Amino acid sequence: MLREDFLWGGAVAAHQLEGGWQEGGKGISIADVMTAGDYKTARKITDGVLDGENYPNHTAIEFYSHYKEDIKLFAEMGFKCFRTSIAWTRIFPEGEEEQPNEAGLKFYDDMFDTCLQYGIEPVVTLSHFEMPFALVKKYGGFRSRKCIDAFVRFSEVCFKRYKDKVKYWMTFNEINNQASYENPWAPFTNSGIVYEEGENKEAVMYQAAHYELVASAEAVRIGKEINPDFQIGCMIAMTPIYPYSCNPKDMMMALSGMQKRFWFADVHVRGEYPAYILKYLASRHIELDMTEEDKEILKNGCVDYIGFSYYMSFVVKAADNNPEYIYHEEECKVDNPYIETTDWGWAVDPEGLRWSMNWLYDRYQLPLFIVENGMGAYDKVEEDGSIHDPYRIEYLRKHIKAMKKCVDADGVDLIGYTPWGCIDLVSAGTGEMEKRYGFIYVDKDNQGNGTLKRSKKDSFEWYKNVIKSNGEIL
Ligand code: BGP
Repeated sequence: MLREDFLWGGAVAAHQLEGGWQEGGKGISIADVMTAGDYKTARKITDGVLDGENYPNHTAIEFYSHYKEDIKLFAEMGFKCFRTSIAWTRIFPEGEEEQPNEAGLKFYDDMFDTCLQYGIEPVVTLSHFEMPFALVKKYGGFRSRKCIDAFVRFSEVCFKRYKDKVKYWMTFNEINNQASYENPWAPFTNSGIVYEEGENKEAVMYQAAHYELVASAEAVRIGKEINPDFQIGCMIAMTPIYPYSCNPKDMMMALSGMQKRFWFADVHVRGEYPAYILKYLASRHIELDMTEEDKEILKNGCVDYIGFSYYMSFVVKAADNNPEYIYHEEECKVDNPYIETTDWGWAVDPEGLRWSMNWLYDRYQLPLFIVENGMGAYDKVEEDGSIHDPYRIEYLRKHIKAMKKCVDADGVDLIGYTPWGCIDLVSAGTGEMEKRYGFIYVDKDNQGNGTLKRSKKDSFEWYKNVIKSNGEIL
């Protein structure tokens, strides 16, 4: 049985739904300068000026002006919590001004108050791929130590302002996703970096991640001072890595992959780098700018819980020309012959969720919070306006079953479950609107046309009953 106070809800990120990209004095974030892409074309970075290009995040689904209506619908589904992020550029338009922007702070006050009126607890990510573009232009994002102070200051302002409204926080969304530093699909890494031709990307990635981890730890320390009741977590993109076969070489490759993708969580939880990463960096001749003070900060800012997203699992195969098992995601990943994929090629693997929860809990013995899970799909609106999405229900049902099994049979401590994109929004990966996750349909297409009208899909009623029965009726 799930706990009585289990936090059922839904998850989104500011830049993927708010729109209002210049309302209330908001500055420009990295999301605002990315054009739309699709499954075949990566998103491009331009200066964000409207020159006939489609910038889907500029308007997104206009949650900025529709939040009351949307939160009312979440309340109708019985949400106990709502996970969103605070757009850094609403609070500090250029990332690091002397004074925060009052209009931005006020927006989140009103939005959180609306949630609280319905008994919905806000769960807040401080940085969800929303770095101020000004900091990218000035410092190259988290290439620079300067961004540590900027992030810590932003966090402190948010903690102080919302200390009586928000209890659950997360610092950086999917901090470990930058481990796929050779991913040509991500124009910016989530630390706001655009790689330059010919540079040692791996070294750049580790350095930026280090600065982010220091920034996160310092924010955790300050947050707990502001309100000792805060629960501040990390946020990890959980993708279990299976060996292709029982060949010990495949096993070693999978182990190497797990280490390269999940060492970030070791630092967040234990406050220090694991030996395997320090040795690996030395073997690659990567010397990090890591001061004694940084090490102290890391020790004093360990997280309270592990937030994680779960969409899919990976499979890797060893190669003869890679005897040291150096993990290059693009090279060693292979398809899993036992598993079906979504229309976007993501492996659907509910057992992998149970596997992941066990792995995380065994390793860290901290409460877990599933803060993203779901399947992007095309939806069709019928003539009568109804939207039948049995595939979404099926996906979520199987994952919730696996999650419950893990709590009941394996004893994992789980705080809550917030499926991704509870209302349709802009895809982070591709910029599409038509890669939909929601229980609530939003009338808008990939070209940006549509009335923005909200409609309930079949999954809306289904999820409502899931919540009402605390996961017993699936
Ligand atoms: C995660 C991100 C989310 C979200 C989700 C789905 O990686 O934290 O922001 O977008 O993936 O991905 P996509 O939007 O590319 O379908």
